[in-house]
Amino acid sequence: MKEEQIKKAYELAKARYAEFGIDTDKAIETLERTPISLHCWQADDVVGFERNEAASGGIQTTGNYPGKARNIDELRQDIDKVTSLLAGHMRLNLHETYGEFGGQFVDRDQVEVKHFQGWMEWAKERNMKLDFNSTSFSHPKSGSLTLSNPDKSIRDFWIEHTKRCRRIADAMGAYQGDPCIMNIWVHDGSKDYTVEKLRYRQILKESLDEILAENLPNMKPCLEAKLFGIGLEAYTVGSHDFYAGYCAKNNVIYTLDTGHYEPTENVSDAVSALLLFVPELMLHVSRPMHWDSDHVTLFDDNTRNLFSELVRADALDRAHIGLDYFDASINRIGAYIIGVRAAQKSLLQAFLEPLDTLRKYEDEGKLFERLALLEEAKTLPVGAVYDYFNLKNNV
Ligand code: RNT
Ligand code: ZN
Repeated sequence: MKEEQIKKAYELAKARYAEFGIDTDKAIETLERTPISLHCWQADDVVGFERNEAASGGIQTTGNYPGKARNIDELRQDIDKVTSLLAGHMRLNLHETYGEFGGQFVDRDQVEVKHFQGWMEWAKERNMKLDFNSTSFSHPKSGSLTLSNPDKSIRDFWIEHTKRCRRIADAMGAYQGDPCIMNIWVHDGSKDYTVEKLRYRQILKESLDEILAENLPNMKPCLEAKLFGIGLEAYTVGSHDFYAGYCAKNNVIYTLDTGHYEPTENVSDAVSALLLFVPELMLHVSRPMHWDSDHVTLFDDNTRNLFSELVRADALDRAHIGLDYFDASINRIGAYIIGVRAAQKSLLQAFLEPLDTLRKYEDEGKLFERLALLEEAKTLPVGAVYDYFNLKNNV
């Protein structure tokens, strides 16, 4: 489309939204300021630079489209390419297995800040902030239990790993002058019916208590719950209830991954419930297909409802937005672009919702009017506003 047409369409859209009392320029500014954390692992199918093996431990990538990043330089080139095609503000979310190990084998309980020094400098040159993740999958000691393992030697290995990751995240946060958000997800669970469910949850709780005891002011830990993992279908130690309880009690950020729910469950409903009891949310915006399949995020009801709930709760500043999917069957750069654009469009539509009027109708019991306006709002010209947002930012 020609620039002139995009501008013309924007002017019409702006006038249309103004009829509902909505300021599109302001919505665009808010979108420009809202960071989205790019998950480094879409570029190479969650392989990383530690042992060059396919991901295992509850998760799996499928597809063999050519062009997977094979080393740190290729991954960095991919991220540069991705950001060059996107408007708005991106962060980069690294897993521990993406360190710069310099051709050496560095085991998970040996990792240090120096393995991420290069990343910190690279990101700073681009004015990008880093987020971080401990990595307890894809390792000979992963098994089906890590932090909840009754075997002390295995448990201690993963506790040491996760403590070290927290210190790395803290160094990243100090270096970038902005807290590094560090996610902890462990796949711990079992394939079949488990009798001592309480026991493993008790151990996980104790491991987390130990890991989180150190005061590290430049990082924020968050804990990710899950429904089940591949090969771990019957029992997940870190279930939603487990982490909702843990995070509420210990004032820790809860990570809500949109793939980690029953297919018929309304994930967005968790937003307002959790926000009353946990300090902040980390969002892993994903797309489940029948199960936690980690398909590319789309502008669909799930994503739109998630961001609407966040905006309706006036909690944008209490959420960290990240993507989490890994599709190896299509162009991987394209997969990033589709996912980020989908998240941005969903955010934008949430910013453009005629919320004041909807609230008023609800308050006054005007339920037909509420439903009618919700329905009308779906087809207001959000696409024209999004095109203009990109044009304005030269992408
Ligand atoms: C797995 C979790 C987790 C991972 C990444 C790679 O189900 O969603 O967030 O996808 O850590
Ligand atoms: Zn996730």
